[in-house]
Amino acid sequence: MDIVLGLQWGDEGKGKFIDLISENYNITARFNGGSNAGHSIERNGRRITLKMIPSGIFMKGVQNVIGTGTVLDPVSFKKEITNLQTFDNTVQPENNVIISLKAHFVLPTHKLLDVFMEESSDYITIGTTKNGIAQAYSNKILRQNVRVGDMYAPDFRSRVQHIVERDYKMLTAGGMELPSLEEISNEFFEAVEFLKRFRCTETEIYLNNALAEGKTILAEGSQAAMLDIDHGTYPYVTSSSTTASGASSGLGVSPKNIGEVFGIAKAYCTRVGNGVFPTELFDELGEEIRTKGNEFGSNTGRPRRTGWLDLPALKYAVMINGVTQLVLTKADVLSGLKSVAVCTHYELENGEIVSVSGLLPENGKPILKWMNGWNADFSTMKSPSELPKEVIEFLSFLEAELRIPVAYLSTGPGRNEMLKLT
Ligand code: 2SA
Ligand code: MG
Repeated sequence: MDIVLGLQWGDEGKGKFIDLISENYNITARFNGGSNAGHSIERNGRRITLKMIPSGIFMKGVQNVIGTGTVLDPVSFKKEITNLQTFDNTVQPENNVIISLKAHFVLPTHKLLDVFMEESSDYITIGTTKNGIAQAYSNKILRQNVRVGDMYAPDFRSRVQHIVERDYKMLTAGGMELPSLEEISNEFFEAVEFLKRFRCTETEIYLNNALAEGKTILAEGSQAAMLDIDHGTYPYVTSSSTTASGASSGLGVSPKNIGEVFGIAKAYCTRVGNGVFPTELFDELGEEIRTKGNEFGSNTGRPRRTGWLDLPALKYAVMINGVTQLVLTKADVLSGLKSVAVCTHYELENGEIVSVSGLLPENGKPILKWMNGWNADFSTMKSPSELPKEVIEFLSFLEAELRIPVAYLSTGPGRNEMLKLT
């Protein structure tokens, strides 16, 4: 099993890379997160953003697994399937999407609670996507939630109703204006009926049997290393395990079976939501990168914060994930700049130098290394030999620092705009 992961704060271009390589695999599998993901894929010059559906959906013969470590919002999933079929009427998701019986449901009140907590001064505002992700995962950990497999149980309706009514009481007491309980419940149960058209099974067994038969799996990470619940910049993180070990536990596939770990990083950094971002650019250049790089949330449309590449954070992400190959994206966006910077380390107030970090100390001063910029038309590039020498220098610097090869370089947003370097 190979894994694709984001190494920064998301939106590194995972969807595009997975789309490119998924034809080499028999199965693509999502192991974490839910409708908070936004994996953009291009098809015939048009773009679709997938949330819950694995990115191998357009590949004929590829099975797409929604694994146990994910949280599934049936209402959002139903909309996503409808949207997918409008986008491309040749896909047959009912035949090639397989869902874990053990994946947890995102309930309608989880989304309302997410909005409530984000807006209430009693809680830290994270800057979530308001998809109820943390609420579904926390109820899972509390052992109070319902799972996909529960939808076949005779008392499923009453169990959900009980949770939803209980949450309503709390939200009403909190002063939140709420949609009608009947309306959101009906919408939820209709979507659950729709979900029953799909094959729901013990995906751990399905995946391990597939491996035993010699089939290949690509695990598709959502969000990114620095948003991991344990290893990311807590509390400004998502609520799932976004790293390589999360792929193993989220799919029920032993770490022994992990092969390549593709880590995706941008040539600069972006972040949506709150939280530490030491290399953030607040000036016109930050704005220019945002505009040129189209740095807006693919589902929520939120403007992304932009800044220089953060090497201490990237080294940390490469380390905890055991990344074997780096995929660098968006170097083309920096084209035209006279010089580009990379943060190589932090200097703390006590003089300590930090060169690998997952904490990114707020009081640490990022030390920047300036390198020659590049100016080239990436969109026409067909071979690595066409890369300007400044880009080669930049890539060589990263390889030496990270001690892994830069195996792919994206040259633009388009599906085929990718150079294989190794
Ligand atoms: P949540 O909704 O509870 O997971 O939010 C918690 C933090 O995780 C961040 N987060 C993301 N950051 C970047 N991209 C994400 N997915 C979409 C995309 C987001 C969008 O690919 O564009 O459409 O805006 C994503 N999902 C979660 C979030 O910003 C919080 O900091
Ligand atoms: Mg995204």
